[in-house]
Amino acid sequence: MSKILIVSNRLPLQFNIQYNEINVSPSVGGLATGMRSVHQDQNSKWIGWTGITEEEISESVKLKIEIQIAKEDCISVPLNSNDIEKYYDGFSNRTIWPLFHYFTEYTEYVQDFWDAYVDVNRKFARVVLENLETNDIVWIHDYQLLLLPRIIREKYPKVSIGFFLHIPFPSSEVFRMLPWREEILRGMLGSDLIGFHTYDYERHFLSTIRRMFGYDISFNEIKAEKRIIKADSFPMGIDYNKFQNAAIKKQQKSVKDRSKIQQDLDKHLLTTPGVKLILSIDRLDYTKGIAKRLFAFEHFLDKFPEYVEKVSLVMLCVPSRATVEKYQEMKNEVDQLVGRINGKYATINWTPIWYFYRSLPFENLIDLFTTCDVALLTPIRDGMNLVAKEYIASRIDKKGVLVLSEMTGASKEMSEAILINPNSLEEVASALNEALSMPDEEQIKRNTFMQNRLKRYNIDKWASEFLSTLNSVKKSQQDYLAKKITSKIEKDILNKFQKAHNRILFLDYDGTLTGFKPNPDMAAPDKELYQILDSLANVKRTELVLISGRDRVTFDKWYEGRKYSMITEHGVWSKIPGGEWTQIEQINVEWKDSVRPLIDFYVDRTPGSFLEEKNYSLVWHFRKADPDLGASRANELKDELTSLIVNNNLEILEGNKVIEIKNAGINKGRAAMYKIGNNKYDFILGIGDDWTDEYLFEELPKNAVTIKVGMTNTYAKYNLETFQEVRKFLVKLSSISF
Ligand code: GDG
Repeated sequence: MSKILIVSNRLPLQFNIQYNEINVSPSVGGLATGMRSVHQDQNSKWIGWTGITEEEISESVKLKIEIQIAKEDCISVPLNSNDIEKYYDGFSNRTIWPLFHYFTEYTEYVQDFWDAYVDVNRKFARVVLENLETNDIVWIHDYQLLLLPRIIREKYPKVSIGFFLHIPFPSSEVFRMLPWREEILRGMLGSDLIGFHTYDYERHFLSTIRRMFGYDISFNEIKAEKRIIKADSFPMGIDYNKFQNAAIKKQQKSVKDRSKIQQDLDKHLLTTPGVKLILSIDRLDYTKGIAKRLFAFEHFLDKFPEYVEKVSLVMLCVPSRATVEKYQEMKNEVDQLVGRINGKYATINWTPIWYFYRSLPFENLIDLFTTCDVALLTPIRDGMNLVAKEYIASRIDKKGVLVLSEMTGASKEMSEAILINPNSLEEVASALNEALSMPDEEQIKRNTFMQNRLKRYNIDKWASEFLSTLNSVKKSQQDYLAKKITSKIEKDILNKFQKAHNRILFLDYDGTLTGFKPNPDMAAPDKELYQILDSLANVKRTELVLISGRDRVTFDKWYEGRKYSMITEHGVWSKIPGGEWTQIEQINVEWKDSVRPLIDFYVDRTPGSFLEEKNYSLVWHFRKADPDLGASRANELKDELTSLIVNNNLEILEGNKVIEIKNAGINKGRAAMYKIGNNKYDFILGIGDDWTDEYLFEELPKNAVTIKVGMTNTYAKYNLETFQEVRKFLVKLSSISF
């Protein structure tokens, strides 16, 4: 039975060793909390580090830990203190973490850290490979293991690998600062599916890939390394019922059975009626905006003094990465700020900030979620922020107001919260005032919307959508492979070709017989191509037709005196060897005068793009433009052309980085069928690379051999990957002996 191998830096367990005895508890943190329920529900093994270095474990404890781990269906990756210092504290938390959260000034670029990162990713790979069986799925998590997909793929090219990034993926302008940027991206591209929390992270990733490698990307599919790799966004949900049920259970408890914290909270609320509590919970991390939050709270008390003695901020900070210097500095800053603000405002009866620097059991989190009137979450950057979702899910009374930073992934789904820019003290202070005075009905209305959404798109849905998308990517890779010309298929085609009496070959030019160049004029045929085409044209009873969107003049210049037939401008003109150009379609081109100024306008606004004027069409080329700008301008242009297209019976052909406007109804398929006419061909071949060639594949008779160059959905029967493969194939056709 196939299984899922979940791989993350840490196992979802924490071990506490005292006097050779071990105590196990679930580990805290977004990834562990979220994936734990996936692990429980699926046939899976979880691979990761225990949190204890090899140096810290004695032989006897080691065995005990292994037993505990095995009980939880986990497998450990042993790491030593040097690994942790350089791979975890170093490259993961002093390089990638700050850079991906846009803290570029905190980012350290240290070769030693990078070497350790590569090393530890290999250690993880070894354990994965030892446990991997045919048909297993590998689901890798987060920024510590960005190289792992590639290492596994190299050993097992066919395995299904999903990767999910729990933190933001930054803009390409920031990502490119990383000296090891290519290796990191190549590592990620070892996956079949790469998941992000939000569309913004996905689009940053795709634009980075496009800029760095120039790979062909259509929608969110990357065509690279002879595979289709998909990037998609899957906003991580929570185990909604767990939070609701825990809140219900707590409410049903008698006063004396409640937790100590709850009893203290109850007592406080009873003795100081009308007082309100604001809650914040996060790991102590500079990305979470804790210091800014404190400044904002101070500003709030200054600006709205009526809340003095009426509101307290309950701030739970979970210790995190305490060995990294920046975290120690931040801890000092937060300690001092809390001290200063409490010193400034505290009265005998009131402490403005209740500060807890530790983690609390789950039950106490629920106490805080259900008791506090407002949740104030102000990250400067946060991949998702599950606490925001957990707060809302725990509110069985549907009350409580969420004040949430718009820099969190969660803000994209929780628009009913009061969204704030955490850098604006003014905005946060006003938001707190609004939250504290929000009428109950309004709170209930907003939370009902959010709860319904959280209930629907919960952690199970998140995981199942990720896994089913992974499955469908695998399937489309297989579909593509099924169309690939294998040596057996090739043999059949060659056989048919040899036996036929009357053959016709339709070959597209750009992208099919030659690669793309920045400018179309630079793509003239090379010597090898002339040789291939000449020998094909010399095969007896074989007509070779070059069928292209190119103009007559260019083809005349390139093929003067050669024995090829030609169809140009997508099917307007036709010529046989030694003959004159004849017009297949009679057309009127008055429309050009109204379309030309529009394209000129786009040329001016899109550096690197240009207009090509053909006799019967206008073409806007944007291959040399910035890829994102080009793609977005192309969409704008298509939109603007809509009414002109309809009124003049025109058509837009979208090629590879080109938009061509021409009269409707003219296409390569129609032109090829004119050419075939009543002739009895018993071998018809069509090869092309972009969707203008799909007309050809569609129109040619059923028994024709149709071949698409590249990895996209197609009418063609077969696929070849590159123009070089096409050339090799044509050489084989031309060298058949009869
Ligand atoms: C990373 C990304 C992304 C917190 N304190 C205690 C405790 N927690 C639990 C919360 C929540 C989790 O830890 C924290 O998750 P977050 O999402 O808020 O933040 P990160 O740890 O930074 O997680 C983040 C996440 O991965 C998932 O992809 O959302 O953006 O940075 O579940 O409830 N749990 C217990 N005691 C505590 O004191 N028991």
